[in-house]
Amino acid sequence: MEILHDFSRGPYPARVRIALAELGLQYRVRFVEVDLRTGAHKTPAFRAKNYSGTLPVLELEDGTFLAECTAITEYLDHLGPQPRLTGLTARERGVIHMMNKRAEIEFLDPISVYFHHATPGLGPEVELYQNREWGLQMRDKALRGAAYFDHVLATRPHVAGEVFSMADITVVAGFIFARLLRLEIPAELHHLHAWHDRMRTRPSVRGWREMG
Ligand code: GTS
Repeated sequence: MEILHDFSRGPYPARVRIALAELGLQYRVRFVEVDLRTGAHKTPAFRAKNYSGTLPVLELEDGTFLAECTAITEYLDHLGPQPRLTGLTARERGVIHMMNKRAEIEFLDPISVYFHHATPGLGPEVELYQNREWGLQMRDKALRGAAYFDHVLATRPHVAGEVFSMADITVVAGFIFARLLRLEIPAELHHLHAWHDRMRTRPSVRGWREMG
């Protein structure tokens, strides 16, 4: 059985939880909670599993440690007969990866930087360096990213085109993080909110907290 080193409330771990549910692969994984609030992810023992000191990490049966949500999703998506989250054709794969990376760079990651730098974050024991101004800049970047995705979703049903993909999951994770921080995504971004309302009807998105 594979082990998911996980933080059950976390927006990034939610990406893998949603992917697992979409693919029906929860049964493969044992969830092991790592408490971010105590800095358990910054210890040498944990960094030996993931140099970056972040969650989630999937530990394979052969002892390989897979970090990075995108990499873990790729792995999971290729366990079955046909990928369902990362594209089939060369074009689909290219577009999905582009939009997924954009969702990270323009929306999810800046919300995370805002959390760590311009809010108490994980607390003084873990947040050894904070730069509030940088955090606020990143909050504004995330809101510009939200406006970009609103524009994208004005003309297509999903972030990377016609079909649901890991790029949708990454933007959903941005909403999860924003909600945790009470960071409001402007109501006038109608296309983005309509898309998010649709995403919330998916069992994988509704149920990610209950997994594990
Ligand atoms: N690029 C990484 C990925 O995609 O997996 C980022 C992972 C990440 O930032 N995970 C968060 C973390 O470990 C987990 S959570 O905030 O979503 O719960 N943060 C702790 C830290 O100290 O950065």
